[in-house]
Order: sequence, then structure tokens, then C-alpha cells
Amino acid sequence: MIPPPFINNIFSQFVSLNGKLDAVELTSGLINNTYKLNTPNGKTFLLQKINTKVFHEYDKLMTNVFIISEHINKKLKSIKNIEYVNPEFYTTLDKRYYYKDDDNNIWRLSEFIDNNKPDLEDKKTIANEAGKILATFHFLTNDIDTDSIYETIPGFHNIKLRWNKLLTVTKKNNPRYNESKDIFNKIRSFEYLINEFEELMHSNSLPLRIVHNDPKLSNILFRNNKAISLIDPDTIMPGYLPADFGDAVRSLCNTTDENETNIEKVGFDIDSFQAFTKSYLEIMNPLLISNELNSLAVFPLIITMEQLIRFYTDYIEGDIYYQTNYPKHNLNRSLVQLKLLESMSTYFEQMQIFIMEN
Ligand code: GN1
Ligand code: MG
Repeated sequence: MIPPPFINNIFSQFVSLNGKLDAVELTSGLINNTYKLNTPNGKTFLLQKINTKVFHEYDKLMTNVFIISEHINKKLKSIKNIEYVNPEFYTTLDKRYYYKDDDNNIWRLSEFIDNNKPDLEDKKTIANEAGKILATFHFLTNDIDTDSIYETIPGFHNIKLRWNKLLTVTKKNNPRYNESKDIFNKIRSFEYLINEFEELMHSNSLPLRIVHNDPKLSNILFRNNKAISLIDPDTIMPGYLPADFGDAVRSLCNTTDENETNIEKVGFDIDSFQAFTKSYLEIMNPLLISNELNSLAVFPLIITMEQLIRFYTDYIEGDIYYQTNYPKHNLNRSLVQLKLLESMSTYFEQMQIFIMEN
């Protein structure tokens, strides 16, 4: 937690402040530090310290954020009846997209959108709402020129690179690897997904579009079980739409969540998949080309494999990327993704058929 005088100083780089702020840290993200700020006049903001070890290109990242936000605002004004809340990002008083403090920390400020947690007992409704909001985001950004958006983390969804990195770290004599070789061998049994990804890339069959790259459930805001916004614009980059579809399915169609410690509870929920896919395609089907449609079913497997590789690699490397709350957190996260992938792969044909019928 950052001390109050410090936070007051950062906030007042963006907005003039009379009085004291009340700050609460929000901990659901794995990379940045996020604070909810209440101002004396009752307005709430979200202040974030950008993790510059992950986001080296924070300047380009923030340029992307402002371009995208402005585009979405314009489109929401020109087309009525789109239900989407676009949080406002603030420039500093001297018109910069972020504030660099004396210790070279990078801060940004946005409006806090009032929301409440969705009722996860009602998984189908939540998945249906999530499909709508991801499709709305894709629709709102589909006419942004991909050349105008920086690729801030090159190869973000290049699973081949992620796989090669895992192969490199497992070659070193590493005790964490030596003790968990059985997991590595299970991951290896899904190596065919790397090849499928490579074939898709070599055939150049997927168009580059604007992609969110982190449309997980905790990045969707709900109000009374209605999805209202897709937040966390850090990773918006040119990429492939099926990757977003895949990541959303990975996160939403898990019978439990990414940090579950009881692995028995993890599995693929086909009902949520169908509810999500149906509402996603209702909006996006007319805009997708057939190669995109044809690869929608395999991407949830590819992205789950990628997330599995990333968590496991980070565990082997000593937890240098993801924030962890206990010693084997990343190993546990890997086991969750592995079980999810095993379960999901048994539903692959059903997923394919459902997509073709919708
Ligand atoms: C990271 O920090 P957060 O929670 O927004 C990660 C995503 C992963 C996600 C898994 C830049 O996102 O790619 O899917 O954790 N972001 C980055 O929860 O690596
Ligand atoms: Mg993120």
C-alpha cells in the first residue's frame, strides 16, 4: 500500500485536489498495482502503477489506450443503442498520458466505473453477457486501422515462442523442474496444439484486427448481472480475434477459477461455452471471415495451453512475472489450466459443431 501523502501528490498531477483521498488497493490483477480512490467530493477514480518490467513500452501503451478510448467514444456517440460503458482516462494537468514520479514509477488515472460482482451461480447468464460484451468491444474497435496501434508486447500470443522458452528453462538443471517433471510430460502431450497454431500462422489465413488480449472474466464489469464494460486496455494490440474468443472461453468456461486450489473442482463447462458463443456470434458472425469462424473452436485449447505454459514457465523460473500469494501459487495455477485443458479437449467436437450451427 502506498502512503497517503504520496498518493495525494500523484493524484493531484492529474486532477486538482482539495482535501484528502481515501485509497483502497484492488488486488485482482496479476501485473499492475491498482487503487480505488474516493475524493472528498464523492467522485471515485482508478489509479494504476504500470508494471514497467512487463510493459517496457508504457509510452506506446498509453498512446494506444487514448486512441482506442477516443475511437470507442466517437462510435458510441454516432451509433445509438449500443450498451457499453467506456471509462474515461485522464491526462495529467500538463496534458501527458501518464505521470512519471521521482522514482520513475509510471502512473495513470481513469474514472472508476460503479459495478458489482456477478452472481457466479448463474453461470449461463454470466457467460451470455460476457459473449455480448466481448463482441461489442470487437464491433466497436473493428474499424480502427491496425497500423495506428502499437504492438507493445511483440509475440504476445505466439505460443511457439512461449513453448520454446519453456523448453529452454527446463533444460537447465532446475530443482523446481526436477520435482514437477510429470506436469511437464502432461503439457507435452498437448504439443499438437503448438503445431496447429504454427500451421494457422504459416497459412496467413487470419486477418490482423484490434484484439483486447486479456478478456478474462475479472476484466468484465457487471452491474446487476449485466455486463457493462470490458476493462484493462493494457494489452490491446493488433492480433487475431479467435485468440480473444479463446481466452474468454478459457476463463469463463472453467467450472471454477484460475486460482482454485482444489484441482478436483476444475473442468470445462460446455453450457457456459454455448451461452457465450451464441451471444458472441449474434453480434460478430456477420463480421467474421470463414477462416476466423473455422478456427474459433481450437483457440480456447490453444490459449489454455499457452496460459498453462506461461504459469508453469514462471514457476520454474522462480515467479518472476506473475504476482503470487504463496510459494507454489504458479504451480497450482498451472495445474488448474492443465485440468481445464484435459477436460476441454474432450469437448472439442461438440464445440466445433455448436459454432457451425450458430
Ligand atoms: C495477466 O495482470 P492481468 O491480470 O491483467 C496477463 C494475462 C494473463 C492473465 C492471467 C500482460 O493479466 O496475459 O492471461 O494475467 N497479462 C500480461 O490471469 O501478461
Ligand atoms: Mg491485463
